[in-house]
Amino acid sequence: MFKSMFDKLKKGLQKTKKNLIPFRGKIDESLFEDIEIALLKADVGVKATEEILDFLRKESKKRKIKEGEELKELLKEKLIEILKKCEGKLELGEEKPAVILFLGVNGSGKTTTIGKLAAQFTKEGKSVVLAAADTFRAAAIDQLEVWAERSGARIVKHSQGADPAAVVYDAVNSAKSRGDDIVLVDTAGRLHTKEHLMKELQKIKRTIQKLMPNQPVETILVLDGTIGQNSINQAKTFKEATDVTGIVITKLDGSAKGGALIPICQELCIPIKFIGVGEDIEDLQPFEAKAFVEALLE
Ligand SMILES: Nc1nc2c(ncn2[C@@H]2O[C@H](COP(=O)(O)OP(=O)(O)O)[C@@H](O)[C@H]2O)c(=O)[nH]1
Ligand SMILES: [Mg+2]
Repeated sequence: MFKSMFDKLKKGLQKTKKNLIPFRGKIDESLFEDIEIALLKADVGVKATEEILDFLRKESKKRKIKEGEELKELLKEKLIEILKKCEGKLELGEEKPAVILFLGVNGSGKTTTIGKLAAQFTKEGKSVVLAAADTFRAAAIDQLEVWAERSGARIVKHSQGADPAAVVYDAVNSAKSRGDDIVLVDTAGRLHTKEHLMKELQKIKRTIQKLMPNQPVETILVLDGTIGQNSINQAKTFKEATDVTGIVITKLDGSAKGGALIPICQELCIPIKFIGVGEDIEDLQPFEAKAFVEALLE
């Protein structure tokens, strides 16, 4: 990871970091207790915190560790081991266009994440199409349009209230005929009933699959990092409605609960593909366990 990106990550994780600084002096029982409280405050969750504390107690004995600073290195080692299993990269398939569908409740950060990703892709020289399939509010279409302009992506939109699947059809179909690289699909994420959500998402997916039968549909659930572990239940509803292939956790810069990445990924068994640590385009970063832990505990 480039230094500037790492600095942004560090800055973005500051609030969570504040919860994780009890490593002064020699190791004694009270230090273990402080670490336990710190992990719980960072929203690592009871189960993972127990696993981590168990490891720290056993390993520090085994390795005859005496100093708090050394214990911190041990914690890093364990957190990296756990979070490595949560890493995941985008799967864009072999054909053009790749299609990425974004799900999540209102306000979780879908449109912003799409905008940031679009800017990163166009910077790499890829041609990007944004599908305005959140047709529920006119403002949602306008917001995506702003991102299209800012990122140099093309937008495909219908009017407010239109069938989201029809927007997706037009977007993917036109991207296919023009040879565009990537279609990013913004959705409304209304949750009034699970059946409704399921129907809408399945219709969108069927539409994509009809046009691109051999392509995987990368389906990304966007979760608001400021609510920590509370997003798990929300995520379960989406997971029951459709296959989710990846998670993005946004707004970690505004959250002291960055440790929730651990229970989120462990309970949902879905890889984390990106994290959002601020408002800038570069603040959407691929999730890398090592960089994340170094930034938290440096
Ligand atoms: N600080 C911060 N704000 C974010 C981040 N991602 C999204 N936001 C903000 O969260 C709010 C809701 O985002 P939006 O993309 O409209 O959510 P949507 O309803 O899911 O499309 C906006 O004000 C965004 O600027 C992030 O990583 N950090
Ligand atoms: Mg939106």
